[in-house]
Amino acid sequence: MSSLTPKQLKQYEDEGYVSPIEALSKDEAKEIREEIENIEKKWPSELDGLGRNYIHFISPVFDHVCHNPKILDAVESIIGKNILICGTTLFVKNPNEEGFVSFHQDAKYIGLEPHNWVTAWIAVTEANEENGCMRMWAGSHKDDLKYHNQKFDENNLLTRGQTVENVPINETKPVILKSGQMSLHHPKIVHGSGVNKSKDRRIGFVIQSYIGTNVEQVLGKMYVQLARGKDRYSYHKHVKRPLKLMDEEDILIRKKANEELSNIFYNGAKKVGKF
Ligand SMILES: O=C(O)CCC(=O)C(=O)O
Repeated sequence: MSSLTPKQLKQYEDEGYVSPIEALSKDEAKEIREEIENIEKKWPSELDGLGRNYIHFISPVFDHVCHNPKILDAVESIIGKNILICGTTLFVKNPNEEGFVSFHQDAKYIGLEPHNWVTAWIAVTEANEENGCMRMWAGSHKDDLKYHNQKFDENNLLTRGQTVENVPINETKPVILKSGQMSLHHPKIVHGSGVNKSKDRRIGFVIQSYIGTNVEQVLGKMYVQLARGKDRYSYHKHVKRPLKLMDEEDILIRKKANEELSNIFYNGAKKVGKF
C-alpha cells in the first residue's frame, strides 16, 4: 500500500525530500528513547563509534520501528513494494557537545546502485533549529553527485567528514519534526545539520536506507532484512530479526555487518574516522 498523497509525492519529486510524515506516536518515540538510555546504562560503550549502526539487529524495539507498516506505506510510495532494510544509524547530538553533520549527499560513498532507495529520518526527540535539525538544499537531488572534500573533523558525525562546499545556506530548509514524525530524503539531496544548542539531547533514528530489492551494493557486502514484498534478486545476505535485547548471536551478526559497512564507507579513503 502507498500512503503519500500526490502533494507529498510532488514535494519529494521537486525538492528531494518530504516532511513531516506521521510515523510513530509520542509514546512510541518515548519508548525508543528509553531503549537507547537503557542500553547506554547497562552496556555503556555499546552505542559508541560503530555501535551507532545496526541497532535494529540487537533490539526488538528498533526492529519493530523498521518494520512499522505506516513507515513502510510511505516508503512504498517512493521505491515500490519490494523493500529491504539495509541499515540503520543513530544520530545523537548531546547538549554541550559540538557534533554536527557537514553538507553531503548520501549516495556519494554508500555504494547502493541504482538509486531506488530512500532514507527515513525518525525524530525520537523533537528536531528543530535550536537543537540542530537537518537542513535540506531543496532541488539539489536533480544535479549529479558533487565533489566532496574529506575533512575528518573531530566533531563531524559523518565517517570521513565528507563535505560539499559553498552550499547556499539561505536556500536550505530546516526539517522541523515533532517526536514521532519523520522525513524521507532522496539519495542525492545535499543536506547537513548544525550543533545542538538546546539543553536536551537531539536524537534521530535513521533507516539508511530502505532499498528496492533491485538495488545492488557495488562496494561490498550488505546485511539486510526483507521489510515487504519479495526479494527475487537475492543480491544481499538476509539476517534474522531479533527476539530479545542483546542476544549473543545477534551481537555477532551486528559486528560482522559493521565490519562490512566500514569497508564500504572507507573504500578508497586515506584514513579511517571514529564511526
Ligand atoms: O541527523 C543528522 O543531523 C543528519 C543525518 C543524515 O545526514 C542522514 O540521515 O542522511
